[in-house]
Order: sequence, then structure tokens, then C-alpha cells
Amino acid sequence: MPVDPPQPPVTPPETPRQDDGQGAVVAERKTAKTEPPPMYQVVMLNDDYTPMEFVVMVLQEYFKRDLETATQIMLKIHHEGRGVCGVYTKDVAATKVELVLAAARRAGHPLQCIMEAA
Ligand code: TYC
Repeated sequence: MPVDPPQPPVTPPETPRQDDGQGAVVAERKTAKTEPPPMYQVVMLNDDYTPMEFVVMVLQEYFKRDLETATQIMLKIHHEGRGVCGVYTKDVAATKVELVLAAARRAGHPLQCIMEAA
């Protein structure tokens, strides 16, 4: 394929330029290039055996909630059966579920934690 010789700048020198002086003009993109990633909520489920203090600790430790918010979320789960701990990208949500389940099993609690499309 024939290669075009370098072109002179099309903009007169006295006018404001957008290019790099080599004849190349950078076009501004009008639309977003990438979609935001799909998000997943990590949901904790109620049970009759896991201590409330353990659930609050999990919300603080793994979901970075302050004590008051963690307590509110725990009580919501306790009363309503389930509650959202946080919303994350797929890999982060999956890792949080694994870490929470591992911590619960280590401590001997039946706590359940799942992820679902947000
Ligand atoms: N229902 C539990 C109790 O009375 C407390 C609890 C809260 C357990 C939230 C799990 O995800 C949970 N000890």
C-alpha cells in the first residue's frame, strides 16, 4: 500500500492549534469508550445461631462499615432475613463472600453470604 508523504499543517500558524505541529490532530471522543463493569451485591443471610457480635465484626472487618452502620445492617438482616453488605465488581464481591464464609467456618458459625447481580 502506498504511504502518503507527511502533510503540512492545515491550520495557519497564527490561529490557536489543536495539533502537535506534525499535522496530526487529536479528535475528542464524544461518547464513553467503555461500559461500567457489572456490579454485584454481597448479601448476608440470617440464621438462628451466629452471634450478633460476630456479624457486626464481619461487617466492620470485611465491608469497612463503622460500628453504627454495621449494627444497623446486622439488625436489618436479623429482622428481615437478609441484607446488603456492599456492592462491588464481580471479582471483589466473590472474594468477599469467600473471606466471610472462611471466617465464619473457622469460628464455627453457620453464617451464609451470597452475591447477586445488583
Ligand atoms: N439471628 C442471629 C441471632 O439472633 C443474628 C444474626 C444476624 C445472624 C445476622 C446472622 O446474618 C446474620 N444471634
